[in-house]
Amino acid sequence: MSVTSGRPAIVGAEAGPEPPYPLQMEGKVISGFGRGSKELGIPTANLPVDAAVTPWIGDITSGVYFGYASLQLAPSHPEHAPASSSSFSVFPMVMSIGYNPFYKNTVRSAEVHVLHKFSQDFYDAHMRLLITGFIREEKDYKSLEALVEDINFDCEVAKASLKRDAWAHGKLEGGDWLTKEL
Ligand code: ADP
Ligand code: RBF
Ligand code: MG
Repeated sequence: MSVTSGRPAIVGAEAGPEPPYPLQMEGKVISGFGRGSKELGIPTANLPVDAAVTPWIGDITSGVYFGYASLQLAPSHPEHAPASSSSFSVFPMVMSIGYNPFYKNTVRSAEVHVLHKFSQDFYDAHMRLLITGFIREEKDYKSLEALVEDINFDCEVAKASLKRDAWAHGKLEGGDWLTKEL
């Protein structure tokens, strides 16, 4: 039995995100646990978990969420936005908020896998998140392969769910905040 069997391929209502979503979070990309997520093909951009900046963070269920990430990349970054547009570029994302039971972390982390292939890292970049919904609770696994299989499925769920008309970032409450200049 595969870890992903029985999982829905799409989450959230056709008509768009429902309260309390979309939720906003922002900060500078910091170093994570350095566990080589990148080698697994799932690099995660970590944000500080700070209730003074993100008031809802302490109350939300630990688990996997999806939505949009907006990145202000350095002018020297290959994927830097064209000078004529906002300095922020928006991408779909999937993220984990919690204690990563597979690794038994003692501190709560927030880490975002951006659904785009980057040719260079972006540590220290300003990142804004518009979290549009919840995918699943965080789990422990028998193997690293099972964890990776579940995360890859999360990526597909996020892509399929965000592809619907009512989920386009321009149509969401807070959608224009994503590209607003600092
Ligand atoms: P760390 O433990 O420092 O978070 P990771 O192996 O998780 O290390 O790699 C995360 C870093 O990889 C991010 O901070 C970012 O600079 C870079 N990166 C490159 N591509 C992506 C992507 N698609 N999503 C998230 N981070 C990415
Ligand atoms: N870690 C867990 O221990 N359990 C999980 O269920 C889990 N789900 C995740 C889902 C996503 C979309 C992402 C990006 C990460 C998840 N993680 C989870 C965190 C994962 O263990 C961490 O990114 C590792 O660094 C991967 O090697
Ligand atoms: Mg990381």
